[in-house]
Amino acid sequence: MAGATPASAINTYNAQPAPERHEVGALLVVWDRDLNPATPDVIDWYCSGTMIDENTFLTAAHCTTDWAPGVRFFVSLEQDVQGELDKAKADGLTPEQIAAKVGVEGTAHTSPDYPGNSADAHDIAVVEFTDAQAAALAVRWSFTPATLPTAGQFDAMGTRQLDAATWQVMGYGTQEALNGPGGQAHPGGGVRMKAEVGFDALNKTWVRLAMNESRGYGGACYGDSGGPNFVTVDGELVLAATTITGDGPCYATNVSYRLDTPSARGFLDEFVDLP
Ligand SMILES: [Ca+2]
Ligand SMILES: [Ca+2]
Repeated sequence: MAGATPASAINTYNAQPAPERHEVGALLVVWDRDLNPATPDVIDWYCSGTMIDENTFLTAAHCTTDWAPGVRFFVSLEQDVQGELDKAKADGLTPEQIAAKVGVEGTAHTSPDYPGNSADAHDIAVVEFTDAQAAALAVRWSFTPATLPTAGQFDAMGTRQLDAATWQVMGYGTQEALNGPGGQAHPGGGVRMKAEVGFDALNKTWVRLAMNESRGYGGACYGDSGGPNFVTVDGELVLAATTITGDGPCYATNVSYRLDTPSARGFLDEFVDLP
């Protein structure tokens, strides 16, 4: 009932704010907690994502499923989404009013094949905007949609070239686990951050990325789910994969869903013009 379990935030080490990445946003969810959907009770950000054209926000399927009936989805491309939410809450607005003030509403489309299996989780979804909603988004935030990969681009590049390339993860997630008197906590979140990560391995539908602090890498954590993993190819950022999961305390690994595969492209084809 608590909604989706956000998988993997950008942790503190080797991470920086990313105010320039206007195409990367936060998924806001308004949902009902007391079985009376006429009065939505909760508004918060839960996941990250990326604009992949003027009216399509790419995120993860586990971010858009398992919510209470009547759930509504909004997207904010603000740098400090938590700050905007805190301001709106202090003004005494209702959850729906807060969501409309901080974000723009869209309609979620989740992969019909989700959840798949370990070879292909189909953990992919979009929030689609009508012309009027897309116009509202464009008025509030100026952004250039991310560039998607071509079909099989990463198989064609091969692991040596992928290993030599620069990889970056971005999102609004929380920090790595801090050990405290009450157990582990994941502080922070709600602000757009970025960190370099290292290439580990390419699987059929996954890219595995290393978040090794001593090698200068950062990484993803809770609330970064659905957010982008960019690889630099010929000087251009290509949206290679979306953050799905990693290790529990967010110290070591970011497991991301490839966007150059037949299954990812088969889902996205309905919503964007694929390269
Ligand atoms: Ca309610
Ligand atoms: Ca579209």
